[in-house]
Amino acid sequence: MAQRKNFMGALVTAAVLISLVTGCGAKATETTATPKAPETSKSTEAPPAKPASDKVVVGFSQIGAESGWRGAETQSIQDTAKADSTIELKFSDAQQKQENQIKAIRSFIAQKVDVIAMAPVVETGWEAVLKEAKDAKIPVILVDRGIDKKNEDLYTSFIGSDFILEGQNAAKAMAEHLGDKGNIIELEGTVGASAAIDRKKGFDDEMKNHPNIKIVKSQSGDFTRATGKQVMEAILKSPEGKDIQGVYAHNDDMALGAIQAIEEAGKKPGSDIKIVSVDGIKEAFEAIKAGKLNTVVECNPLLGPQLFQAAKDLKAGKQLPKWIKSNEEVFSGQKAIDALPNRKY
Ligand code: GZL
Repeated sequence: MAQRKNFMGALVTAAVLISLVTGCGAKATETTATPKAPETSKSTEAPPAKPASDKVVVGFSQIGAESGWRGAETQSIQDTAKADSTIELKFSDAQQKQENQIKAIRSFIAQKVDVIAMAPVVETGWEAVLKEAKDAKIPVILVDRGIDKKNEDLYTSFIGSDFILEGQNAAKAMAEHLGDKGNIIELEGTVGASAAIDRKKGFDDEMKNHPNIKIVKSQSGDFTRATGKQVMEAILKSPEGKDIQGVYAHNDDMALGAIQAIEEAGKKPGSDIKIVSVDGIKEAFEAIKAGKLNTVVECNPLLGPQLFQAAKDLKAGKQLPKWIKSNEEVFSGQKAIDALPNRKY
């Protein structure tokens, strides 16, 4: 009987103690603390582990905000996380600097997130930090850009497009617009980025079937509108720029910059000089409707739903495919004009 009284007394004491702590303005936290069992004797067990969060905690390292496409991808990831109470997103913007992405990944490791996701700005230089993530047993998902093939064992899955196919489709469209002959300029994406490397490779592969089309100059515009315009202005003033019939831009932002440069040089983009680009942002569709751009090869940035589904699957112990591929289309002419009202980015 006495033992029962002691036990009840301890319970009451514990309950009073807990109400005092939370009653002193301690900020209510989302996860409920597990009240400690009343101590009737010195416990020899280890203290209870931090209660596992019922949320899937994802650390995402974003490249930056260099293009309309990138902004749409960030919006998709943030909106999807905001709408899903089972997801906690830790988001970092690297302002296009690889060292900032590496710092962010190290911070996610220190915070013991469930999954690390990243859009790697370039393909190389990730081995050390991804090994640290692997040693910490935190799976890594690549989003929209890849890394060096030799490090395939350092990430679980790549969610993104087939850039080689995008380049091949761009080349086929260019050949059609040029009547299979002419000189073209290539505006490449960020040097070392998988999207730039593979869009170039796909384009060059297909151009082998069109020997009367020559790439007279190929230069990086770093995926931005401003640099795309600057590079195009300089080329138009150079000897190579005197006789060009087409521009292939690795993304819409550089194509829209090139269109401005071509107009300022007194030429008609879309007719004097045919333009083919990749991404499919709304402004590119509007440029097609205005007759200033000829074909856009779609590259889907709305990857938020796929990313967080993959993170949940990983936390639930499911296997993921090594490549979760985006399906995309090619738009020109009336097909692009008809699609414009329904474009989501
Ligand atoms: C493609 C993505 C590229 C876009 C650009 O997946 O990495 O980066 O094509 C963006 O607009 O800057």
